[in-house]
Amino acid sequence: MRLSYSLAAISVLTAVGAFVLLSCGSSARIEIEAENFSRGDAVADCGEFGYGKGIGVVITLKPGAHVEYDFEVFSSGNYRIELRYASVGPRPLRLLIDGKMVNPQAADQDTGGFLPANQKWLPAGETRLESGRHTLRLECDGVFPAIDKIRLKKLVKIGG
Ligand SMILES: [Ca+2]
Repeated sequence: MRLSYSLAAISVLTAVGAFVLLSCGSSARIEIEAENFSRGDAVADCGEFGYGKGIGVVITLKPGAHVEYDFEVFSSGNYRIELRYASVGPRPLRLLIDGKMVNPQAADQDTGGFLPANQKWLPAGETRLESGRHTLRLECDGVFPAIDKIRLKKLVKIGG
């Protein structure tokens, strides 16, 4: 009896003030195919180079590149940004939204390869977004990993 009471108390304490992912609803989740960038000087690979076969990825063929994505938010709030990418060794990117730095070291994980089978969803930062149009920018001085998708998920604050 005492044990179950303690566990319940811990659950309440950890939940208060914490952000959790909103589980569903189309306005709470935005997914962008990385190869469909609005503007930039990277390369969309839909299989020609082997990295995007069947999924489509954005890659770079020389150091120093950027891509931008225009997107619309329908529900103001805090969002978690995730990137689905494949890389051997860290290939960190600067992730900016509307010109503001969100993460200077996004996509800095080794996923074990560059091929579609090596693609992994990994967190890339959190930021507040108001409803309306925004621009997400990825840039680096080196080369990109093979990026398949970008996802923004709304977080909701529960309790106090
Ligand atoms: Ca893709």
